[in-house]
Amino acid sequence: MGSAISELPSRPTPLADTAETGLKIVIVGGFGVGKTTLVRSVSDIRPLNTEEVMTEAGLGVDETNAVATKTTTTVAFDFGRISLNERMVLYLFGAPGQERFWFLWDRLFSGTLGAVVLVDTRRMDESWYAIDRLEHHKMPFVVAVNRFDDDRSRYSLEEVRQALALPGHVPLIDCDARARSSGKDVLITLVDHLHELAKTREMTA
Ligand SMILES: Nc1nc2c(ncn2[C@@H]2O[C@H](COP(=O)(O)OP(=O)(O)O)[C@@H](O)[C@H]2O)c(=O)[nH]1
Ligand SMILES: [Mg+2]
Repeated sequence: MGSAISELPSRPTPLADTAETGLKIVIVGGFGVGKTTLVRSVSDIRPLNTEEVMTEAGLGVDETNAVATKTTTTVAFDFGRISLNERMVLYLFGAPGQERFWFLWDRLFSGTLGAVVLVDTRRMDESWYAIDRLEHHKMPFVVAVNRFDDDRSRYSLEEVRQALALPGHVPLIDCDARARSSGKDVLITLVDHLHELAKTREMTA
């Protein structure tokens, strides 16, 4: 499965008319953790997003202290698409991170097969809400640590697993949301995880 994805062309492509299966995936996580960046770097199409320059109205509302260089914010969601193979397509939805948009999340989860939780280890506590909502919806997910260059904390994956109280069966990986290959690896991990869960369900059915 992984090899099929890594052979994908890196340039924008039209959707093949052989495409039959579309899987909806959501990307969640705190504000400024790299959700928009991830959708942009992996999408085969020019991602649709509603990124807007933060206005003065957002000052004091959007917490930008920890993300000083961030000058745009996703006001609704990001949308991208990646073809896994000729028949299977992933539709990616990046959820808006700020608390005042959380009410959108539950609706965004409708029809979703699985999720990616992006984590910034400098602000681990902001991952709680995403994990809590996913567990509430019984939505399968993987956790990807987006390593920022200026992150001096260097928590190991094991330390992140403990800090977030992630059960052993939840896949946890490192990523660089800016790199297409790294972003694709995250999606492959999620699809593999969904396959494993489906197999387990078949065996116990
Ligand atoms: N150094 C570094 N910067 C990143 C990385 N991922 C995202 N960024 C930057 O961090 C900022 C926030 O990313 P964004 O994707 O908008 O976050 P979102 O709020 O989760 O959608 C942007 O300026 C990105 O360019 C990363 O892996 N490393
Ligand atoms: Mg965003």
